[in-house]
Amino acid sequence: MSASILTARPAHVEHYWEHGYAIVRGLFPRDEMAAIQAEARRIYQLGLQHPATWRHGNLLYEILPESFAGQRFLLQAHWIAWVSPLFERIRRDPRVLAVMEPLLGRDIKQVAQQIHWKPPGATRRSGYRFHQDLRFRERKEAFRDLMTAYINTGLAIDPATTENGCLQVFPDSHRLGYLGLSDDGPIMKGTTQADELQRAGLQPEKVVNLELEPGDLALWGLLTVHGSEGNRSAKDRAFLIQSYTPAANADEDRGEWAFRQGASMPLGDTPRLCKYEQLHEKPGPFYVESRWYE
Ligand SMILES: O=C(O)CCC(=O)C(=O)O
Ligand SMILES: [Fe+2]
Repeated sequence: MSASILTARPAHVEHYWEHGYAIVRGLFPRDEMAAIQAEARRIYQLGLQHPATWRHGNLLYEILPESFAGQRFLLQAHWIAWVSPLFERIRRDPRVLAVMEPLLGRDIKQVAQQIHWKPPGATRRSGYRFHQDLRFRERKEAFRDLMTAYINTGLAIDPATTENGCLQVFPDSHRLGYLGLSDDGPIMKGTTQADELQRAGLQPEKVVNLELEPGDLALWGLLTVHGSEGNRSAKDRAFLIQSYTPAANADEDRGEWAFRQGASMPLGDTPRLCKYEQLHEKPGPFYVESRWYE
């Protein structure tokens, strides 16, 4: 009997529980990805109009300015659903539910939506030191059943390769507890040294590069050790990260509904509290005073 329950579980669910991450290949077909790529390029140009990092509600454009790199780059855009009907639909696409439902159920809120670019030329600030995303969660005690409390998904918009800084994971690292990697500073500055990994009980040579084609979706959990290197190629790496939590796990006023009893839920009129904790006191728009990159 237990065998039949096991075989009924989709492969990505098995892999996620076993190794702390999974890949679903070809979730979005090529023709759709062409439209998504074009929309990502439009948003890149939209964000690039700002001379510095700019926020309006949950919408954020993270700029690496000319003063640092000699040229202006957009590194991230958050909650682009507010400026893009296409990304508003992708965040609650039925194919996303099909992947998430066996892990999170049918009542799901979204707590992050962000594209991460790695423009060639921004190499020194387009890597992400190894970390566990639990680092970013304020109330760690709210995530008791960590594997199914919160799941990150990464949709490859551009091909993700070892050369352009694809996501890297440590398989099985979700079993090691919280390790405190990169807790000493910004994750996009510097690189993780091998001895830091070894001290945390990780063998650097065990890292897996998640090379992805456009339309492939990667999943990882709050404790899965992951990071990525700066882009060493001439091709950008646009990667759409969307994070989901069971609605029962989120406070009433927190997170944007994605699926309610399995039904796809459009955004409401006003943004809800997600990662940006000062949403209500300081909705913006404003330029963000931070020079983390220097
Ligand atoms: O974009 C990447 O390669 C990794 C980003 C990441 O891990 C994060 O934002 O928490
Ligand atoms: Fe992360």
